[in-house]
Amino acid sequence: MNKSLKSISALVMGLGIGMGAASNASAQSSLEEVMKERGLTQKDLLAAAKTYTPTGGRDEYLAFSSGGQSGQVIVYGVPSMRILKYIAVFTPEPWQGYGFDDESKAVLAQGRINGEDITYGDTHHPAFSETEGEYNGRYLFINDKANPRMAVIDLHDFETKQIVVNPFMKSEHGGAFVTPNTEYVMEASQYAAPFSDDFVPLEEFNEKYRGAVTYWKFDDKKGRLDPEKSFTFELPPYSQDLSDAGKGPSMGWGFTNSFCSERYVGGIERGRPPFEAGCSQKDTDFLHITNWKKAAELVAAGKVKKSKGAYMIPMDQAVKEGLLYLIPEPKSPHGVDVSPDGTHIIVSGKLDSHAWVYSWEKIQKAIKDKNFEGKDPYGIPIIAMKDALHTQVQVGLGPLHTQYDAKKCVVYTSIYVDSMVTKWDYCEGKVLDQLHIHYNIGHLVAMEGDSVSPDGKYLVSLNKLAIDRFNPVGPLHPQNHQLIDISGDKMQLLYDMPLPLGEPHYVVAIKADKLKPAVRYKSGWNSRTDSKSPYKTRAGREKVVKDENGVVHVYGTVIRSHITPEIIEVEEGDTVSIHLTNLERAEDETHGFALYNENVNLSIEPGKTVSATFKADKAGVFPYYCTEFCSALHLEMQGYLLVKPKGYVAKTTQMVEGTKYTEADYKKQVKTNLDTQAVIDSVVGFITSHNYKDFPEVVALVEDATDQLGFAEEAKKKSETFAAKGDFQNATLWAGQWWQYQVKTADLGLRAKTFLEEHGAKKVK
Ligand code: CUK
Ligand code: CUA
Repeated sequence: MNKSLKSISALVMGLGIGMGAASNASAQSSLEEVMKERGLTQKDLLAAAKTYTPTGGRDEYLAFSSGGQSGQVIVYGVPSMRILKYIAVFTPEPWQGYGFDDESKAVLAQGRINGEDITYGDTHHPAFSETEGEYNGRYLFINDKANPRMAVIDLHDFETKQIVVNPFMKSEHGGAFVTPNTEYVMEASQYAAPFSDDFVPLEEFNEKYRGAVTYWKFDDKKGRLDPEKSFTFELPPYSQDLSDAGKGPSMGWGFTNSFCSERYVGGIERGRPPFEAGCSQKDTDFLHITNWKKAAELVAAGKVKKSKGAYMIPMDQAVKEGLLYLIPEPKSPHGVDVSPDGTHIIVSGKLDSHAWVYSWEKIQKAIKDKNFEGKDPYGIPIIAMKDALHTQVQVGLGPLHTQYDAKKCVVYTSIYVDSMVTKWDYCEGKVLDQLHIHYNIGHLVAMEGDSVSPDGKYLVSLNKLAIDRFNPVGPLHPQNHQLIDISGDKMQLLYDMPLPLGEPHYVVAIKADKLKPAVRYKSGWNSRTDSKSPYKTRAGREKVVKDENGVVHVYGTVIRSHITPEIIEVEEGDTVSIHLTNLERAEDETHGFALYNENVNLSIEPGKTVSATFKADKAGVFPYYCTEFCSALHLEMQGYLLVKPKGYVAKTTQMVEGTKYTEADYKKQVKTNLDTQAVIDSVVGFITSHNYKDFPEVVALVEDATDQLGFAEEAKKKSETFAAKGDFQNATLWAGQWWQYQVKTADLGLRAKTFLEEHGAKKVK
């Protein structure tokens, strides 16, 4: 075999394609043998068959999990439970370059509080954007409990676009929950605090500490929250907890529950009993009901004043306008979940064994009749529990959250203390089934289970403790997400998935085909602002310029397998801003950029332009390279930043290669290239003799291969020009570059050929 054919076949082997899978007859065993060997039962096999996804297979649902203390969002498939992505939100994340490139640093900077960088978040509740109560697959919102903030993730590229800081709260929990047309995203506070940033002694808790619920206005056209049009309800200093938005008949209203309506302020060190005792004395707490639709009208009519630059509705105004009511709810409640048809609201109390079902019809009647049992200390009317309750059902000890099934009236409630899921009927008020899980369950998620049309099918139980379920990995355990089949009358446990990244709280799951993510950006794209980057650079237009402020701007590009420029020269003390545009059009051809000693690390997806700005304050040599294994010559995708001492004068400008090339070397390389071209031609022949145009994946590969072949042609011309001048050094090197482009073409061609073979393409000629 000559050199080129050997290289191509090495390439083929390396890619693991084209040669046919080697058979391994001796290791084959029957199903019975495997079952015996691994101690599996028929039930295990059935569970495996329900979750196993063969190679190349896709999932029916995508689950978006909060990442807890990681400040991220975790995306996994259901039913395979394979993790697909971590979306960086409140925390820098190097793989995605998040918090390392200037563009994403600007997003994180939006989340600064009083000028402080906050580089983590405690994410709890993701929520999809909705149209008429159905998930529309366009955006995901997620809250940060620790530093009251809300983030917007665009599902077009699964990137975080915006972070807003709540101007009033110092802690939150009841977000993100969206109204049925994503008019607003709810965010409710948790631990009461003064709205001002001043010191206020705890002795003034009742008078000066406050809770709140903010309705963030969502601008659907821009895909961003609009703080200018958002408003907040002032609430009593009860510890507000979860929220949910009304729908159908309860459209226009929001529900937020609370614990510690005792308004206990703790103080072990002052000889007082701890918070946990003082916050659990009363048998009931308060469900808050807020009318956001009417509030929005008041805001639009200019009847709401601003405080700290944002609209704030004081309690007395809310009461006067009929926007705010309270209803007693069971001891230390946690979840509040509105039914898909909007007629009922289910609340569970952590220290009770009942789930309480409220009737919206009854609540509405009480409001209309002004039938209140009294007022709370802040003058808010209280609707008597008996006037609002539909039924209460004994579901188990420590019920937390509820999800809805596709079947009418059927719900699933997580039972924390009993480590159980209870399936029950909230219309009839009876328990249908119970399943023990391992161990303490927090939230649970049914497929599209909080939309107006839940799908049922699967339920995932989000367990707080994994204890003995997995191989031990030290004192800090992963969390355990358990997949449950809910298609039949009895729930069936299918699978345990360890989740080792923070403590997920809530998860939302969407039908996968509702998502239409892009495979590349428009050329020269700033993905964080979703607009063309001013630093977009085209092939051949790379340049280095010093601006009027003395900042050295490097306009560069990346494409298999080189970074342009390959040499960047600056002077000690210069501020350097490197802008890189990925010129690739091909799917999945991401390049990375890592630079020694400057904490620079970029991810540059096809089409994207990203920037890194730093001060080159030390003279020296700083290698940089691509961090993604993007092609056979990936390791050669490298360069040098040379930071010259002030006043440095070069002794010579001549570059000396380690190897000298002759005419014979040139001819040898050309021969290799011509042989390689023959291989490419045969692959092209195979592709064009088949109906490849019927396969969009192959059409994309062919386009990319055509690009690469075009580059090969340019390099070929350069080598021939130098050869004609007798400069065999440059002629040989350019012939080598010609060959590099051919190798990339062949790689793509072979990928296309394999795809056609595996997908039963037909011959057309
Ligand atoms: S919470 Cu953690 S189990 Cu933040 Cu919704 Cu209930
Ligand atoms: Cu680009 Cu490796």
